Amino acid sequence: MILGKIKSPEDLKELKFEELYELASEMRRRILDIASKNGGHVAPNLGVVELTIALLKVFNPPKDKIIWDVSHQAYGYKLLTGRNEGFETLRQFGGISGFLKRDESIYDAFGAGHASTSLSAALGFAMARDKRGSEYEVVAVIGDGALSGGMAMEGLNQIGYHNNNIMVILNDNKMSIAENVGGMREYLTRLQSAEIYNKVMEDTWDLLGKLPRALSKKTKSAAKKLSEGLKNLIVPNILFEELGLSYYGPIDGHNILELITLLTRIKKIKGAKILHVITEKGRGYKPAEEKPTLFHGIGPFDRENGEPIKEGAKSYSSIFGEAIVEEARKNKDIIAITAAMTKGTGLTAFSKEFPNRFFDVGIAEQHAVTFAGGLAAGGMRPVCAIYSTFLQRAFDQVIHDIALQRLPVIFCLDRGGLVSGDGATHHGAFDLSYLRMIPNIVVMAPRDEVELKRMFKTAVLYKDGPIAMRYPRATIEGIPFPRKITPISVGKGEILRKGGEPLILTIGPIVYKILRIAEEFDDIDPTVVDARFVKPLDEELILNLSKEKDKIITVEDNALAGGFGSAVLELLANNGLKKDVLRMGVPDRFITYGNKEKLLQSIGTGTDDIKEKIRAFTK
Ligand SMILES: Cc1ncc(C[n+]2csc(CCOP(=O)(O)OP(=O)(O)O)c2C)c(N)n1
Repeated sequence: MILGKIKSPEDLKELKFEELYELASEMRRRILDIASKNGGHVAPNLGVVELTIALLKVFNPPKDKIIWDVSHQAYGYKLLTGRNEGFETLRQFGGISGFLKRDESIYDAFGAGHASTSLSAALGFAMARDKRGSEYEVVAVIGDGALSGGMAMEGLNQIGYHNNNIMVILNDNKMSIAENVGGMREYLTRLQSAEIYNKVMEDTWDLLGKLPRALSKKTKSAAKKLSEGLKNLIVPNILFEELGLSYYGPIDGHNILELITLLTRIKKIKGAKILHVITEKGRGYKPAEEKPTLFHGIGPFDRENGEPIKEGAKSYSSIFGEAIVEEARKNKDIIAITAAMTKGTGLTAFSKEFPNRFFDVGIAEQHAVTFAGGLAAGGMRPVCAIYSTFLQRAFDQVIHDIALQRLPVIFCLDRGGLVSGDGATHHGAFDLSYLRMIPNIVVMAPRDEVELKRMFKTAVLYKDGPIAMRYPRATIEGIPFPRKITPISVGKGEILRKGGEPLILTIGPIVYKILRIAEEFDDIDPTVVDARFVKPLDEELILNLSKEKDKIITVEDNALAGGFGSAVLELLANNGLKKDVLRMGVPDRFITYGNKEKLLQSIGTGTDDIKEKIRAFTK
């Protein structure tokens, strides 16, 4: 075992080339062993094993800063930077994170989870280094998918302009989660296929590489000009060079020797540069090579045959996928937009049935929202299906481009509430708060699959402005569908259990948990309300019930700060009702990773905690 002996990247420096390939195999085995049990980002990690080894051979973190975009592909990096031991706890409560975290390791220069941040962060590091007169290398590793994000473009724009010493590694596997899309993608493919160019690049490399050190400045600059002239001859326009970065590659990202040689050489070149590395997503594990999208992020699976260990029941995402297809068959104006999350948001069936009404815009949530705004202004019924956590990116677009103009865009937010596995970067803990503060918007949350379809129909019929629906990553309740799906009244909640004290106001599928708990008491007889809407609140219902009761409890799968419970408190205060109110939800801190029930317990909202709190508060 070579991997077992690597306690820090220093140990890697001693290894011979042959051992590096053996190490790569061991790393793949370790990643598969653990991810098949715990779930995780399998295909992205298998694709960068050689690149990771080469980077750690050539660079010296923690002094040098290696910044991984998204950082979902950094399992190998973790294995080689002191976290092989304990890797079994990957993505588990109290264990090793599935992403880089500054407080997990000194080797994690910059934390991430959302895409396209690495270039801006790298420029920040390089600028800080140069301003403070420090000496270290700055490397950003960004995938072709992440390069489709607006922030990456903004970063590139500045990196080339300032020309600090930065190395950008473009990890190009042609895939985002699914196949990557867009003009930049097509451009990268053209670059990859420019074989003559590659050849010339190699020759130029040889030429430049062999130039004696002492050569005059003039000769060096002539050689550089020659190289640039040749590039321009064969590939008319190297976009990165136009932006001020020197472009190298494309090279084979699985050839450790070639990677090390090139990285060592390019490292010496001053200024901003980009190395285009071609990798295969899922490399070395057949099921992942064949189904890179499935293996991008996957739950536990059978290591032998690559079959996912099925969760069984359908998810809210899949019900949304059905709802949008059913409505789109009746309404030709419905357009679906996803920011690189077709499968995750349940839009696969829609994309197949209505390819001309489906847009995957890349990892570009801001663009997705404003694009939807234009579509709505142009008379279409756009549906933006975006994970709750990723819509955070487009907060201003929701306000400025949509709500301010009362444009009827439908927002369908998957992964609302805490999610298992990924942690703080991925919880949908803020949407009820960040949406309900915006004027003109309707915000609702279905308690089950039937309500989801009814709410979606409501959204399609609603023309007065934007309307958002959020639902969790969870399996559905198993409620039978009525023959006809009917819309609901905007702003109307529902009493689900008529009882006495306390009055429990809640929203989303958590209402079923509360109903079950309510039935378990012998001596307490709660009234349970599904508010359905966070905005507008069903003021009449809540005020009327609140007047009769002394004790009010709110429960939500959202931040307590500014969320549903806050909305209730504001309503009571605005109407001069002084009541005893207990709010349960996500406290004012970032919540770690782990299985959802564990996470809920950790914030005092596990099933038993809720029961105890209701009892203590009511007595
Ligand atoms: C802002 C944001 N939107 C969506 C995602 C979900 N997401 C995670 S990885 C990924 C694809 C990344 O593709 P690429 O950068 O090419 O890396 P690869 O997995 O192919 O190595 C997406 C869309 C995200 N992390 N952040």
